Amino acid sequence: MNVAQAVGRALPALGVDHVFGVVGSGNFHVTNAMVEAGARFVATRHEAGAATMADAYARMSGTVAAVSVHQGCGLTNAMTGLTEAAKSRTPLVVLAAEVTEPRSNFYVDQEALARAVGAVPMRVSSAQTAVQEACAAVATALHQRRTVLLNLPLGVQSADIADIADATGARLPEAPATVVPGESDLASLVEVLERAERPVFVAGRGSRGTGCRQALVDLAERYGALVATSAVARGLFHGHPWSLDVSGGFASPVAADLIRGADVIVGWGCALNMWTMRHGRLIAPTATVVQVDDTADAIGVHRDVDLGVVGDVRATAEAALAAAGTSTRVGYRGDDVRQRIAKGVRWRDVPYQDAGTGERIDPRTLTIALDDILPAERVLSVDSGNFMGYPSMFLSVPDEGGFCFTQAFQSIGLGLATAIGAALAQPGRLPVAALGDGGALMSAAELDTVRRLGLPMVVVVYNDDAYGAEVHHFAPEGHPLDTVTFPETDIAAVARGYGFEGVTVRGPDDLAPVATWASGPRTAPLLIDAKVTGDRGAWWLAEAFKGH
Ligand SMILES: Cc1ncc(C[n+]2csc(CCOP(=O)(O)OP(=O)(O)O)c2C)c(N)n1
Ligand SMILES: [Mg+2]
Repeated sequence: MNVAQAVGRALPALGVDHVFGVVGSGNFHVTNAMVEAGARFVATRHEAGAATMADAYARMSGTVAAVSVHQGCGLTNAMTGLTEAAKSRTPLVVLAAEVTEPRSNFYVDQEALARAVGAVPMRVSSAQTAVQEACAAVATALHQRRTVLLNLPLGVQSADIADIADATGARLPEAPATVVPGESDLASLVEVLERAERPVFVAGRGSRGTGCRQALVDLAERYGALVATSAVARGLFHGHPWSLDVSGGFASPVAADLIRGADVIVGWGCALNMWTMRHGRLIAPTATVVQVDDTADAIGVHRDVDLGVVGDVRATAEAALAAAGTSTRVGYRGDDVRQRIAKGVRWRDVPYQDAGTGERIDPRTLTIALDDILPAERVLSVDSGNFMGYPSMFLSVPDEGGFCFTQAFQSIGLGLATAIGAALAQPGRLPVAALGDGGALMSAAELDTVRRLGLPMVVVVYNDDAYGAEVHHFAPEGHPLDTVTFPETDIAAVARGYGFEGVTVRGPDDLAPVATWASGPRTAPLLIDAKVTGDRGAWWLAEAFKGH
């Protein structure tokens, strides 16, 4: 057995059971060895797709995933998705073949590439240390929530390893202990909550773990707090009567108003960044702001906080409840607030003037209709662009495993691959990919992967024949827009070429085939080319522009 085979065998033994990639000569053996050892390999049509599918799979399954790429160009193709994963602290191991000879066509400084985007460069350096190094890569990914680039130099890959047991017996080191809050931090948190009259909890990425929802719901109940999430944690409080859904630019007017009315805001595993807090505009000047995070370095990075509590979300919420005693406070949960939430916290309940033209459908009308047609058990992934607020906020999701939001790098073109990775992690749910025409055409190669994998996916393209976000950015100042507008593309026809059912939608009546498809048996994936109105920027985009 050689090093490539040993590393490939070791990874599934360490719990890496999904690997996404494009296979070339340099990663052929390691990938095959993983498959022989029981991992599922997902062939993608572009390495960008592989990186983002692995990212989404890891986020939605709560495990570590692998990406497998050819030396040099295979890795550079994956870089945007890897940057998104690294910024999001997704546990990923990227297996990259590596040439170390600068005269090779494939040579590039792979270590520097990893560093440049916040990933951790590691290397398999010898036959003696290979399995240990693979273990260290997985442990770093999983226990430190990092995206790790494990470089596999070609010369080392082919070196012989004598002891097969070494690879199959690979074991991870113990996971680090849960971070329990210190006594004085905890006492301060309880003191703030005891004084709170209108508390709001905002749960972020760090609240997506096991048991966090219940711990937060129980503590919120004790103090009469309203509950909201950042965009990445959307769905966490789905169905909760005091949920405000998402805090931030996406928030509905009622939700934004209630958050602005809070006298205490606690961010739970949430950075309370410019998006989640609308550049601070969602925080009343007199409000006390608390941030709970299991990493001390994360406290106060995005904004000043009055109190930082270093602790795991669940452990901190449970400890605060234990310290708080038992009597329940009304807090922010008065009858007037109950009524406001019931009446209009959901965007789809906010009255609007339909702007459809007959030739083009209003994106709100489109999305509300889809919310009614598509089964509620869904996993939604959204690309970037002006359109993105509509699917993000008008489509309900059943829980935090029903929404996958790869927007830490604000790249367009990641949405389709996100939907594929999320679909594989949540096979019982209907995968929904919501894309702009720009993002859809940037990533169209992975339509092939959807069809090949037999995923019952619905892809909704909000097609305004433009880079709408740029149009709405620059149009008000009278700039020429030829660089950001396009002639019509028949994206439904493109999808049919990939083996999809394709539907063109210009008005609500055109959605009948979508209802037929949704009612089964869904033998092919469906792409909806929705020709949407594009004369105005979306509400959240206007909010975002205010901040710049
Ligand atoms: C990789 C990348 N390139 C360029 C941009 C700048 N950009 C932001 S939104 C956008 C337009 C997206 O167009 P589309 O997908 O059609 O969505 P729309 O804004 O029209 O709703 C562009 C080009 C980006 N964010 N990411
Ligand atoms: Mg567009």
